[in-house]
Amino acid sequence: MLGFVFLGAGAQKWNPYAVRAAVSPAPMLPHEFGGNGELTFVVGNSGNEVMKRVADQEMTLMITLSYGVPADEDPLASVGGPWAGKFRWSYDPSLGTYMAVQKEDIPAASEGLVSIRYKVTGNSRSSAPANGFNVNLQQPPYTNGVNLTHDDDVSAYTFVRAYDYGDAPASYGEAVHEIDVFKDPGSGNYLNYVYLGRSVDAEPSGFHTSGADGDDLNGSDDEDGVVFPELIRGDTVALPVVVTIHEGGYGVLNAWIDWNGDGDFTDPGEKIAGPVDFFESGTKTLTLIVPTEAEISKPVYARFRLGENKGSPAGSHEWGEVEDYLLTIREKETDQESKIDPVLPSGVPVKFQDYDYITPAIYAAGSVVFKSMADNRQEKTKTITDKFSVTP
Ligand SMILES: [Ca+2]
Ligand SMILES: [Ca+2]
Ligand SMILES: [Ca+2]
Ligand SMILES: [Ca+2]
Repeated sequence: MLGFVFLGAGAQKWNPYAVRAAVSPAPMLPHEFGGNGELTFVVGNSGNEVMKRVADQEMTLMITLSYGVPADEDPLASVGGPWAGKFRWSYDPSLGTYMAVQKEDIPAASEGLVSIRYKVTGNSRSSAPANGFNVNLQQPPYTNGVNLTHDDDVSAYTFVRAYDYGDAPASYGEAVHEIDVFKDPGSGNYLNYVYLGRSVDAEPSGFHTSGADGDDLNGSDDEDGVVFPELIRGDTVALPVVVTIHEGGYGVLNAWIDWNGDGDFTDPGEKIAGPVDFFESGTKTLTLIVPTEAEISKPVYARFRLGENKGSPAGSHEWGEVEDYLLTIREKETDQESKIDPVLPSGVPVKFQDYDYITPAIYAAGSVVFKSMADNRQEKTKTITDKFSVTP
């Protein structure tokens, strides 16, 4: 049971009121990310007499939505809560206003909740919250219409906010970008709505995952700015990075790869790019030299950040996006080592140390007889639990 509003000196026969307006969640996601939520308020009568519904003298509520519209296609479907049924509802889309006309008696000393599902259509900043609503109650004329208690008008507003987080393991530090979707009031253009690839989505917190795919798998896959070529030790590769810059915004790219696989981006050579300025959408191709000592026994992580001109792999930016990737680096093909592979066809030359052999027809772990590739085709027994190399 919700609390009541008690009158001061001298109880009234009737005192309708609208109080405790609230917006949830607060803040909401921006319009660009499908921001929506719920508006609630409490309406009641703290008087000691039932507030009868009298024709042409009904109590009314005028509810004005700000920076948003009803979430449902049918605006009346967005209205709910235990006390919604005490009113007859209509919605004027040109004004963004609901009108609710009393259609039942309102008992003495009673109140109830009304809710409206709300969809963001405009973005307001934390410095000037405007996503929400105002409720204005008009008393029935027979109650004298005197507002003694100043509880007939109530509002609640929040703002919008969205963040993009890195999703590599936590040892790499929390990288977070506010996704700035605010527009210049004069030009109507976005200020710094910029991101890697062709999309960015918002998440409530960082999803640190061993696959660096927590953000990829949450919502839409917005990890789309970089497509890696095969990374071979010692190779120089071209790495195209795609960015989107709306209107006059800009972003600075910095990137790291944890070449030695020790869980950080701080070792020499691990900053692979940046600062690279982007003033318009497009692709810039980075040149990357894969170190000959790069870790190959396990995957390594990469982090790309487009945002402010800050050179740190961790920390927060006021705009942009971060994308984390899991990469596999390989040894050069020519001396690539293979484990014993039971599906390797027979007759393939294999090499143990300095001796070349023809693989046997049947494989098994342990000692296996190989035929020498030398003229005498001498059979040799080799233990093949070790690695061996396949000659080109
Ligand atoms: Ca992206
Ligand atoms: Ca994201
Ligand atoms: Ca490292
Ligand atoms: Ca990722």
